[in-house]
Amino acid sequence: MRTFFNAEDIGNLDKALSEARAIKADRYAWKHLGRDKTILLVFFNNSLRTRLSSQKAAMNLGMNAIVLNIGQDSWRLETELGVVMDGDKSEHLREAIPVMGSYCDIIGVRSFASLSDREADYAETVLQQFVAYSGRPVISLESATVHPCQALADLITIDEYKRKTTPKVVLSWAPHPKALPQAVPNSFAQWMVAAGYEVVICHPEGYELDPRFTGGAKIEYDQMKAFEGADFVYAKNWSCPGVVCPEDYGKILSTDMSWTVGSRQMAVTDNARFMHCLPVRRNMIVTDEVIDSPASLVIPEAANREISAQLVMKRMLEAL
Ligand code: SN0
Repeated sequence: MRTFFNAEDIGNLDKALSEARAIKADRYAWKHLGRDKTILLVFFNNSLRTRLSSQKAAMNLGMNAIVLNIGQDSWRLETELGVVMDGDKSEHLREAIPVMGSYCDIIGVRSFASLSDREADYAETVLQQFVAYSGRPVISLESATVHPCQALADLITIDEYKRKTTPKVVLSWAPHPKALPQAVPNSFAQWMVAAGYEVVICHPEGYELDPRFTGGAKIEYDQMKAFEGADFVYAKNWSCPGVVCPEDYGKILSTDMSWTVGSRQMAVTDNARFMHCLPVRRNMIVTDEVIDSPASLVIPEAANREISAQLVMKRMLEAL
């Protein structure tokens, strides 16, 4: 595996799930694979779960991990091509990436969407430069449009807790004070459809996600209707994807607090489990009552980030 961006990169999902179970049963069984190998984890944005779970997964595989926080530990990097570098950015990605590639065997990159230039974000311009110039396999640790390590951890979690072969999985928009990327909902929709689950996505008008990620899912504007009979509820905020109105890309279109997931919505589900990628804004996205209830899976879901990261790194090490 040379890139890990989309569900198709991992191949058969049932096979991936049984591999995840094997890793979880004995996560140190592949310690020989990473011997004398190094992964570089490059962060353009903040992280808690991604950096800890990626470092832990690398250690489980006997691999060295170097973490680089761009702009804090390193020079500030220019990411746009063709610009006169007379500002505060000292080095260009064009040089920095091949240099980074020369010190490692695998690269993971966190680089959030700008939310100002839809075309550049949806072309994954930063991530694609790592593919083009690093000479190394590249993992998206949440890039402009996808968060595959999270979606794979979500898939593993649902597989562990599902009571039916084809559960009803509802992805619900919820309010947030900041404009957030669409990477998490894009990947969640893509992976859940790929798994063959019944996928319903609900949000206020204008929040339609890019159909290239949601193809096969049902779109619903009535949250209560969407939640009826749900087995899993996945809450997440995202800003306007600009699918219907390109000029609204990255904007907050609604602050409607009736979308906060609470016991009113959970009551119409089929005893659904609650999920969120974290970090979560309590009483914006979800009420204390729901996130503190036994229905909440947010902690086991986060714990599975170690397993998803390890699965991806294991596949890449095996293919080196
Ligand atoms: C990111 C997002 O894509 O929504 C990372 C999620 C894994 N979330 C945030 O940036 C939340 C920041 C905040 O202040 O709540």
